[in-house]
Amino acid sequence: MSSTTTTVALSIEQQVARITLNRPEKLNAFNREMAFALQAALDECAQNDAVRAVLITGAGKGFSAGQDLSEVIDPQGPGMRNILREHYNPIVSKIRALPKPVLAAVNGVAAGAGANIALCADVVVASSTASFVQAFSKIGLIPDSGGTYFLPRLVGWQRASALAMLGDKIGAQEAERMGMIYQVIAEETFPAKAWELALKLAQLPTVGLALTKEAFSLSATQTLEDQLQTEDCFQQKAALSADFEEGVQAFLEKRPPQFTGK
Ligand code: T3D
Repeated sequence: MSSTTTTVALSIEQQVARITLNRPEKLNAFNREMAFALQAALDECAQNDAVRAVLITGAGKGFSAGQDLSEVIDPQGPGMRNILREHYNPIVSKIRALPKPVLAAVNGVAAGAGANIALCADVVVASSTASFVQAFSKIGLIPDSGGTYFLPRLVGWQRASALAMLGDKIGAQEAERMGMIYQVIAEETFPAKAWELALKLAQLPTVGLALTKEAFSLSATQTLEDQLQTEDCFQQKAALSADFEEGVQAFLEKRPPQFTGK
């Protein structure tokens, strides 16, 4: 299955939904249409049982340059006040609420909201030629799209603060070294390796991964005692899944498991 708006392409193959941000001439900067199209694609991924993993990437040489700055000064545009509320906050919330793993495959520069949308994914990999910029301070804004939440948690307060204030562009290797992303992949093999990783995620026990994702999200605000209770409750749910039974059976029979995502 595939659907393409002019700004976002969605295709579903082998239980992986590939979402491609598609304004390459603008380094996939977000205009209003692209923000809504990404929200719609994420809704489709959430509702479609044929999807067990989501890969988000960019067309052309960039991942996303964040907000299309020509739109913010357009008097016909959405206006500053509404941009976060209508465009980016729903995107981040939908990625975090999606009960399936989301892989951000950062193929090139990721700036502003583009960087932070990538960083809220469950697994973030980047091409060796990719880079990350908290571009906000250069135009008098603050990090948004979850940047003030995810960045300090990923790289620590001090680095997050320096990256946000100085707005330095850092390469993929540096991002990996800081723990901002999971892995750098050589440019030549990037699309194939990112796809392999998405396929792997789609073949894992989906219920368990969804519960893992939710437990990690809850850990950001819960006490240890609450978190232990969450683990107890979620583990009981995971243990009721068909994939738990299959995982144990396959281990005992010394064969690879065939998870169905149920
Ligand atoms: O109300 C609100 O706005 C709140 C929402 C905030 C969310 C945000 O994301 S704020 C941050 C917005 N993004 C930026 O400030 C990034 C601006 N872009 C850059 O700093 C650089 O372009 C990059 C570091 C991303 C990449 O640099 P480079 O040298 O690889 O490419 P370039 O030559 O600068 O850009 C290529 C083209 O894309 C160029 O167009 P041209 O000259 O070839 O016709 C450039 O203008 C265009 N482009 C890049 N970023 C944007 C953009 N056009 C519109 N908006 C952009 N954000």
